[in-house]
Formats: sequence, structure tokens, C-alpha cells
Amino acid sequence: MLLIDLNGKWQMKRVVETDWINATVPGSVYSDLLNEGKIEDPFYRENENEAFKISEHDYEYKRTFLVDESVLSHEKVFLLCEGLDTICELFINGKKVLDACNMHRTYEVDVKEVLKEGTNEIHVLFRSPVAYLNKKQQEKPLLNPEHSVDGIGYLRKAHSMFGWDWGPKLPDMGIWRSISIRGYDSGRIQDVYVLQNHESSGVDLDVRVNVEGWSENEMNICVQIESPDGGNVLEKTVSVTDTEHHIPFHIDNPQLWWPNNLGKQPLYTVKVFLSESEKTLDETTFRIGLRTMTVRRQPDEWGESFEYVINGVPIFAMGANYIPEDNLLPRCSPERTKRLIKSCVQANFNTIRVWGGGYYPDDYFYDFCDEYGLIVWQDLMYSCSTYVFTEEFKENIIQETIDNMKRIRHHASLGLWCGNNEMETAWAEGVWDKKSDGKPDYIRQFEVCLPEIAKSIDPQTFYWPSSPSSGGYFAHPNSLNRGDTHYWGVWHNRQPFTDYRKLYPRFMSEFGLQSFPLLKTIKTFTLPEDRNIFSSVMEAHQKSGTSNGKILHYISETFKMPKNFDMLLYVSQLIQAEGMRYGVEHWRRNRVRCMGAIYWQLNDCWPGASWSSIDYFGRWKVLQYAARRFYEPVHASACEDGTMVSLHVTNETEKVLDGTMSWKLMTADGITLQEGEKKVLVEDFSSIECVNLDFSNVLDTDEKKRSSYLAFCFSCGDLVKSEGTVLFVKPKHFIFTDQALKIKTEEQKDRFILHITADSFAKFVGLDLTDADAVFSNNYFDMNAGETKRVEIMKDDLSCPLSLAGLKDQLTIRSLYDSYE
Ligand code: BMA
Repeated sequence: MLLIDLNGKWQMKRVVETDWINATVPGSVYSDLLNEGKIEDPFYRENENEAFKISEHDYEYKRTFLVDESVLSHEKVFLLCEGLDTICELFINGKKVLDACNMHRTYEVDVKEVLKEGTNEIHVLFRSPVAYLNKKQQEKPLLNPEHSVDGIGYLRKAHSMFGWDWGPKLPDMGIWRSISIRGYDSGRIQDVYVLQNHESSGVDLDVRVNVEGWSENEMNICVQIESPDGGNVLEKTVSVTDTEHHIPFHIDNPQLWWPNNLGKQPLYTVKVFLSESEKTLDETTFRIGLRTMTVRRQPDEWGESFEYVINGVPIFAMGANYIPEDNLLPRCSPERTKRLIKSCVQANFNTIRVWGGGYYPDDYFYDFCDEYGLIVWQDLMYSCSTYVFTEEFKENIIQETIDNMKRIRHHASLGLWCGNNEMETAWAEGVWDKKSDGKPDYIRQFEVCLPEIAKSIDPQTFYWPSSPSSGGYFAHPNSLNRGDTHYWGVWHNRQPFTDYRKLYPRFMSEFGLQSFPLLKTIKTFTLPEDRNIFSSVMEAHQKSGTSNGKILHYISETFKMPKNFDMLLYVSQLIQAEGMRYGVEHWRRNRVRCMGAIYWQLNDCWPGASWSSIDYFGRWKVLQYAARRFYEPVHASACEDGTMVSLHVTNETEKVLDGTMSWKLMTADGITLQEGEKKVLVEDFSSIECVNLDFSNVLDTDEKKRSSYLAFCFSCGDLVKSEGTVLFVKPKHFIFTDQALKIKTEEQKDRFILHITADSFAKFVGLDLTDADAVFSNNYFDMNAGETKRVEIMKDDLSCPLSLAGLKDQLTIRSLYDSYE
């Protein structure tokens, strides 16, 4: 039971200084210094370099709090620290009560003896994480990526805070999650785990309640299970006889939880009370979803399948990789995360991978995934580094894993636990073997210790040793024939994105292309003179070497040279979106053989160039809009080869579709050269080729190939389900003409409606607002000559309220044709 909330106002200072300044807890050194005007925004221009130096110093925090007799009258009084970042000593009234060294852990200390009635003082001393790593590296160097501070494997602290190929080096410190004093009498609930057994007659629940008791008095456990609408409550009470109790429930007519686009997300509330006579000693509440969820691996003609199976249904996983939302953790909030998760489902995601180089997200992250229906692929927090698996390290990470698995395991959205990011591949295919003797430690950690913990703490969730992996023990971890795959030939090796079509992975969990964020975002960290992609400031906000040049390389393969900085940003996003579309459509066409596409990466932790589809400020890049189309449950796509085109439909729904695929070969100014249609039946959860077309007779000159395109559309009755276009040359060689794009606007109570017209074929028609942010119902789409497109903006999705006139003032429109001279 909460007795004293220690969050709120504290004081802090650098240890060697004398003046204390105001601080906020939960919080951090960087954010306190920033709030008190002691440093400039570390994200601005090249401020990161100076700001980094802060992390080379030690800092301390203190506050006082009042303790009255009622606090001390509890049998047990604990200090609960839900997040300490990272190496610190904690004192109460001058007595050391805790040494902590793991940001991912929850620490609890019995403080009854050190507290006194009246004013008490708590004092936390944080040691520089950078000084610590430097010292440890001198003793025995560990391997890690070039882009981070060396030795990250020595500290259980979000690795990306030390710099990544998309994020700054700002290894902050502080009390980053809640801190409080809690009191208990007689006993308390230690943990609750709900095991589900799905039968044809309903769902059997085994509610496993562990209690800790220190009195002889009789205690009772009461469990209540409340239906999603709250209307029905099942309740059972048992008396405490042991530490572990199994309380069975049967749920008739269960309302099953489904991922986004596959069904609803009903959540049952579980309440557990521990009581003594009439007095409640402890209680806990959480929500579960009734579903079965696993990963099926079955030998087949290609090797071994790797697919999520939910409630018995194998599904094609669609989503992106999630990284920490901010390098300064106090800037994260439920509102920001909610907006991000909502953006994922708006773009038809059904899954999200929490990448292993950050931290275990807050409870609200999983709550939103439960509510919106995103399956969470949860990496454990190890990435691209070697670790020394000493007894001390082992104890530390076991505790960390238990803390986090117990916290997260009940969430309906939890899909799997994965040992680490890209470490098995580094050992099996990289150069680590020649530089380090840590390979046996790797096996002990990820293939013995952690899976054992997972099995005892969360036996109902699938464990996977690494991403990518083929099942472990260095057996071709990045094989295309089994397990999951990361493919970086496109981008890191500069291969053309058309190479994606040469690959038939079982589950693609990482692939990506970089782009720049929007101009509005770049303006937040640059001066006008910095707005050139090779300026020192723009290069400082590109963390992957000389990748600004690589973005230009990819642009040059597909598009004309953009005419100015702003257009370069736009075209960089187009190339990224085209690459991802190209890959995903191919893998969805090969549904069954491939059952997942999770692109790298969803979001950013600061403003800069990266692989993200949503930038630091939550703004949708072109890719996020493209994902909304290429992840739509019913998606039509084209596979072109010269003047041959096959048209396909992929159906990720339980409905059989009776529809029509229609196509038109057209000139840019709207003359139809050929047209046709075909009725098709698309089975549930399947992908089919509808038709194979050969235009070699019509498109017999370069001139015709450069001025004609194919528009296709799959519809069911009057409803257009999905549509697209195909060019027969690269867009840079297509002859576009002036499209005279026009917008008519209209206002309704909850939304604005835009009617857009084009005089000739327009590609990647992009809408934006100069200052405000909006999510458009469709964006960066293609338009046929003479066509009118309707696009909506929900007022709820606007970053600030706008009148119709205000909206018109800010609205901009462009297409690929406007990007060059
Ligand atoms: C993958 C990820 C990240 C990295 C990204 C881009 O390997 O796991 O470590 O940021 O590639 O290079």
C-alpha cells in the first residue's frame, strides 16, 4: 500500500559543485539542467557534443519528507524504486540503504529501521556511466557497434542512450521512474499470473496467486474477473494456506482478443485482494485478453515456417520496429505513446517489435497495444554487444528479467520474448569470433539462462533466442528458410531495393531505407544556413556515417535531382516509401512462405535523418502513409517485369472476397490505350495472382513506355478495396506534364474534407500543413487525369484547432512533378 509518494520536487547538483537547483522526479539530469536553464537543448544544432560531457560527471539528488507515526506502525515499510538510471547509491538519513546498477530493475528495500518520525532525508548519488564504462573497458574490452560509447555491455542501461546509428550520445542519469514508500501488515500479494486453457466449452483460467505472509492470522485471497463490458463478475475467495494458490475459473462464451483488423480487443479485468478479517491488506488490478498466441514452426517444402498463430489462425504480421521515443526519457508520456500506437493502427499494423537496444517500455505502452490490437514482439534488452556472463552479471539480469516478465506477461498484446538483437548473427557470421572469447557466454546467457527464466515466469509465451535466428546455436541464424531474417543488403550494402524481390524469407523482422524528416522538423534544430544536407549540423543529425550521401545515391537510382532542399527531403521520403512498398508487396504476394514484414524503423528518439516512418515530433513521413496502403487487409499489387505485369490480391481477412480486378493502360493526359477486367474469388487468408498482362505490342517504343502507365483497381461490388499504378520506366524517366493540382475544401462538424483534382497523371500527390500537423486519410497517392480524390482530416487528429480559413492558409500540395526543374 502506498504510504508516501516521493515523486515531485527534489533538488540536484553536480557532486563537486555547491549550489543545489530544483529537480523533478521522475526525471533526469539533462532534463533538470534544461528546465533550470543551465544548458541549451542538446538536440539543437551541434549542442550534443557539449551536452555529452555532462555524463562524465557524478550528480546527486535529495529531498526531505515527513513520516508520521502511522507510517512506522506498519509491520513492514519498504522503499520502492521503479527505475534508477543507473549506477547509484541511495541514503536515507545518512545511512546507505541501496547500491543499484541496473536501470531495467525494480528495487525494493526494507527501510523501517532507518526512518524516523518527523522530517527524513533521502539522498541519491549517481556515478557517471561514461567514466564507469571507460574504466571497465580498460580492464577487459567488450565489443560493440562503432556508433556507441565503448563498453555498453558492462552496464544494464538502455544501450541507445550511448549513441546509435539513429540517435545521439546522451547517456543521461536520474530517478527515471516512480519512487515511493509502501507499508504492509501481515502479508502482501507477491505476484499473480493467469494461465489460459482454451477448450471448445470455453476458457479455463488458472489464476496463480503468490502471497508473502509474516503473521499467523488467517488471510483470504479474493479474485474477481470482470467481463469486458463490466456487466458480469466472477468471484472466488480462498483462505491462505501456502505461498502459492491456484484459483480456477471457467469462462463460457469467451470474448476473444484479436489483433488489429482481425477482430475486437475485449479486455477482462482481474482484481485480486488479500485480506485479514474485514481488512484489505493488499490488492492489485490488471487486464487480460482471452486468446491463444504462439509462433508456429513446422517443417515444410521451403524449410521451417515461422508464423504467429492467434486463436488458431496463422496471420501475416505487419508492422515496424520500435525504439525509445526520446533520448531524454522524461519527455516521454502516455499521450505521446498513445499517438504513436494510434498511428500504427491507422496504418493497419497488427504488430510492433520492441527492439533490444532500448529499455522495457512503461505499462501504458502495453495497455495501448492491448487496446488497439498490436502484437508485441518483445526483445530482451541486449543488442549488438558482447557481455561477460559472471555470477554477478547473471544474478543481476535474472532479477531484471523476472521484474519485467512479471510486469508485462499478463498483457494480451504480448506475442513473444526474444533474447537479443543481432547477437547470434554477430557470433555466427560476423567478426566477433576472432576478437572475443565470449561465445560460450553467449550460449549460457541466451540459450540456457534466459529461456529457463522465461519458462518459469511466463511459460505461456513463446521464447526465441535472438533476432534474427533460426532457432539458436549459431545454426545459420539469418537463413531465409527458417526463423526470422534481417536483410540489410539494401541500404547498408547499397543494393537496389528491387533486390527485395529476390528474397523469400519466412519472416522479415528488419529491413529499411533512410530518409530525412519534414522541413518543419528540420527547422527545430537548424538555422537557415544549416539547411544543406552536407552542412555540419545536418551531418551531426545523421548518425550512420556518410549516409546523407547514401540517401542521394538511392534517390539517383529512381528520381530526378530535386530542385531544392525542401524537395530533397520530400523525395528522400518517397524513395524510402517506394523501397518498403516494393519489399512488403512482394512478401505479401508470397504469403504462407513468408508470414511477416516488420520494417526498420517506426519512430525516432530525436530529430534527424533515419529509417523511421514517423519522425521525432510524431509527424507521418511518406512511408507511414504508404504503410497504410501496403498493410491494408485487402491489398492489390502489381509485379511488373518490363512490359509484363501480373496483378495480385492479398487477403488478410477471414472473408472470402468475390470481386473484380480492373485495369487501364493510359497516357499521362488521360487517353485509355487498353482496358480490361476479370472477376476473381479470393479465399480468406490467401494471396492470388488475378491476371498476367503483356503490353509489349502496345508499348513498343521508349517514348510510349515513358508516357504510359497502368492503373489497376480491385473492387467488391461498388466498393474499391485497393488500387495502384505501375510505370514501365523509372519515375525519373517518365514524362510528367503540368497537373495543375487544385484543392476544394469543405468543413463538417468533426472533419475537413478536401477534394483534389489533377489535369494529368500525378504521382505521389502530397498534402501538408505549413505549421500545424494533421493525419490525412490518404496522402502521397497517385491521380489519373481528370480524377477527383477525396481526402479527410479528422479534427481530433489536428495538432491545434483550425478554422476552415486557417486550414486553407496552411495547406500545401505537390507531386513528384514539382520536385525537379
Ligand atoms: C539493425 C538494428 C539496429 C540498427 C539498424 C540500422 O541492425 O538492429 O541496430 O539501428 O539495423 O542500421
